Amino acid sequence: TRTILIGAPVDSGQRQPGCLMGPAAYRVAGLRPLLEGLGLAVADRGDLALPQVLPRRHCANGAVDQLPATVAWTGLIRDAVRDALRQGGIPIVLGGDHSLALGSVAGAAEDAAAQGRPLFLLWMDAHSDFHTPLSTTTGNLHGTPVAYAAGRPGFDAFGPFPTPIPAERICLFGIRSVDPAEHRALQDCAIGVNDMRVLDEQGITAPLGAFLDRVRAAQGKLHVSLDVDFLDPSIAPAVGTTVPGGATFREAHLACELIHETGLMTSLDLVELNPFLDDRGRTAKLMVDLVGSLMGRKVFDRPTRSFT
Ligand code: DIR
Ligand code: MN
Ligand code: MN
Ligand code: MN
Repeated sequence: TRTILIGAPVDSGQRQPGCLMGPAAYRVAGLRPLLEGLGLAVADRGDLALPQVLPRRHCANGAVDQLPATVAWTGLIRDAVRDALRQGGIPIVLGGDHSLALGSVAGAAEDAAAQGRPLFLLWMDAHSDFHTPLSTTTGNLHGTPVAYAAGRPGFDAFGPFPTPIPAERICLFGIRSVDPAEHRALQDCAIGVNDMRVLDEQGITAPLGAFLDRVRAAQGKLHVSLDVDFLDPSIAPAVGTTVPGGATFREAHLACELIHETGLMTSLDLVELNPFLDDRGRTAKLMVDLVGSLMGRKVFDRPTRSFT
């Protein structure tokens, strides 16, 4: 396997400065040597950069912040992820705030459509990110990529999502902060919602395994989007939107090892790391450590498995 690192220093999707330092922090924390130590070939494409002139874009919701920059990032990241997949690599997008997933999931969707395979989306996050540009009240577009991928209306400025992902192929995992408009929209659709209550009652393996089994049964491709705030703030302080009650170190590693054992993950986002808020790099190091588990590091090998 070849992993392709794509730096995406995006911070237009929210208002706390610092996410633009994320790609550098992952490199300093040793992502490349970690992957090479697992026997993987690594190509680092460096960081994407916005053009000097941004597209003019208007949104009916005046609250929306930095729409032109986010639209421009979306196109750049979509193309970079699609090209990496077309070259047969596993793209790992080093964010950058979660608005980068407007592009990364679109790129994965273009690739999956070209190959005639269904795309599944695993969203590991404290938040559901199911706003549209019309429903957001904060105006922070990092709260919108799941809605774009699902084909909800209101994204005219971005152009249509390539092949919208059917709700049954989207799994929200670890969520514990859902705004009222998102709540209403999620209740009207078939997106799998594994909130923290589900994980408290059923653990990690059963709900995650049920989703992964469906990906395998459909011979699907799997995009994983890992938001730092999926993790509990006590172990991952470097994020602008901490929410108490997140995944523990052990839960997060278990989830990542299970994903690896299925061999299904075809693309990955690491998002919302704000190194300016970190405590001696511990959050960056933990995220890199989790990539290790996602890409095959473990104490003892276990066979590929089904869960149900
Ligand atoms: C919140 C924040 N729901 C918003 N979303 C975040 O601004 O719409 N997602 N932080 O990860
Ligand atoms: Mn900002
Ligand atoms: Mn998010
Ligand atoms: Mn989040």
